[in-house]
Amino acid sequence: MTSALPEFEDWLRATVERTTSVLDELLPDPGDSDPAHLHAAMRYAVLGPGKRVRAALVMAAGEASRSAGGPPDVLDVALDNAAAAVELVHAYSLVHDDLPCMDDDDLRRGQPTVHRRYGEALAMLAGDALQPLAFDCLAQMPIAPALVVQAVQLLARAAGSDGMVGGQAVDCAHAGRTMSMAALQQMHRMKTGALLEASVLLGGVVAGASSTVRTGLEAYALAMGLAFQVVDDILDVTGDAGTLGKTPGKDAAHDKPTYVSTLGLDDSRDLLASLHEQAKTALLPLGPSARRLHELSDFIIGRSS
Ligand code: GRG
Repeated sequence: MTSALPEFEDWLRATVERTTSVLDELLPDPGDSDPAHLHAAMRYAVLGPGKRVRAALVMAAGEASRSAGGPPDVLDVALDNAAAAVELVHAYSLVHDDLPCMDDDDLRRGQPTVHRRYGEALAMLAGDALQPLAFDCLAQMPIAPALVVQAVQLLARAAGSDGMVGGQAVDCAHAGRTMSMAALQQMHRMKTGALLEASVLLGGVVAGASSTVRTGLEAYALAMGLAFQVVDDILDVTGDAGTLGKTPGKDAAHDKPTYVSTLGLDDSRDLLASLHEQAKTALLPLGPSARRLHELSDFIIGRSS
């Protein structure tokens, strides 16, 4: 089912470049629009060397759904917009997460965090401004208005208090406290998983996925959303700043409950293998059109940064 890696790498590189160029076009240019310093901070936050995993999930899910019967035209533009929108929300979350009132981090994507470079107030405002830009981007998708509304609702719910921001609030409240495995899983499903899940589902919605495909995408997205965080927790213990592009060991330094602190390293790796298996099984009914989703699961599980 999975293809040889070089071909996947070419696809991923092209997807990253494509999304980065859509974002570059979309973000206001500080050279000809005020407030220039805010626009410069927004561009710095978004255009740094992120992996663009969420954009790739949108594209791969779109590909799986399109060949399963979705509308063929204008889809590329709509998927570009959906991919850019999730990356804007993701970038805002990283900017805010790095602020002194949250993780107080100096390094992100291998460069100084936005507040280190532009100051705390501007970093907060840059994150704030990225959120409405994301929804504006979805609103411009050239697809049926009912699908646009579904997409907006999907992203809003994933990013809000039932999703990413809610998960972050639970995380902040648990520094220095232990958590049951069930509570930890729920927190991570909200904090990290919700946006990754939304990325997969957005690709499906935009490309008009059938209900069989949607069911497969939902199960895949749930497993991969959790798996992403397990990898992150393992890398926080085993990775180095040069490879990660961010400061390792922050979870332990902030006394945060993680998969590794709750389960230990070996059991965290076993959990990861089981989530990977679940994700792959979920894709079986989708057949060959889900090839990129399979490959992305291998990439996300095997990542070192
Ligand atoms: C502050 C509103 C708010 C939310 C913060 C997602 C999040 C919630 C915080 C990010 C902190 C963090 C490191 C979470 C672990 C998983 C994660 C989101 C890692 C970063 O995502 P990558 O690896 O980053 O996809 P790149 O830079 O490649 O885009």
